[in-house]
Amino acid sequence: MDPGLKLIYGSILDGDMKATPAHVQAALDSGVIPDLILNEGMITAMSEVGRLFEEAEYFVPEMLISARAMRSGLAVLKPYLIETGVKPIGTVVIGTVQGDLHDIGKNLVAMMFEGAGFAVVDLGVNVKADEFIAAVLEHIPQLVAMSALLTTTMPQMKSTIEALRASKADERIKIIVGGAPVTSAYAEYIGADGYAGDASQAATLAKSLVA
Ligand code: B1M
Repeated sequence: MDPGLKLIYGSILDGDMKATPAHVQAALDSGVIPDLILNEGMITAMSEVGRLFEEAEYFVPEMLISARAMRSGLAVLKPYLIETGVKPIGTVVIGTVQGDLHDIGKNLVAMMFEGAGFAVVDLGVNVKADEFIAAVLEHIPQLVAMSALLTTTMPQMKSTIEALRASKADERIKIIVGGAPVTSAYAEYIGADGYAGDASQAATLAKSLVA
């Protein structure tokens, strides 16, 4: 691994909120491409955090401080991931479903949507079906995007889709889902219009659905 990426990886594992953004900036300054910083330096570090949690070497507090370090690094990377500033090609309402507090992946997806030219209404985490419906009625988006990171919160996607379909929301609205435990088969089973495995695939899918 590139030495700059190694430093980023290590500072996220250590949960170092000061060093992580500094290392990300240094890697950018030395010409490392943002995609590599994100995928090899940062996302790999979060996967390792998950592995350490499974092995009971890390506990919730360690996961939390690593997540904070990741977010501080993403703040530096964000302008490099989002390049457009032109007229929005559509509006997306996005959120992490009820009961789920994981937002790093959802934030990345939101960033990629912005980069792809969408106006993004981010409802945050632990979003109830009613809140999705209220946002859809207020913002009239073309797309609703839901994220879930827990096997226990995946069913919230199904109930939210059912509630949205039963509401006064425009039936032409497309709904897409994603998150580590979600699969394309599950997306199909719950009646979503699409599934994406990562943030950049989510942006490509979103563009194809509004085209
Ligand atoms: Co938690 N957590 N966590 N956690 N956490 C996982 C998800 C877990 C896999 C860890 C493990 O056991 N290995 C496990 C879930 C197991 C399961 O359900 N089968 C787990 C658990 C158990 C828990 C708690 C229950 C722990 C506890 O309290 N005992 C608890 C639940 C809290 C809750 O939500 N109610 C909990 C809490 C937390 C923290 C709060 C401490 C923290 C989150 C902080 C935050 O997000 N602000 C946290 C973290 C950091 C993780 C891990 C380590 C990292 C998640 C992450 O940010 N990954 C995670 C382990 C892992 O993922 N390996 C874990 C990086 C991120 C870029 O990836 O979010 O997958 P990801 O997003 C990807 C794709 O999934 C996709 O795009 C992104 C990449 O480009 N994607 C989409 C995401 N959303 C999408 C939507 C789309 C399309 C693509 O379309 C709309």
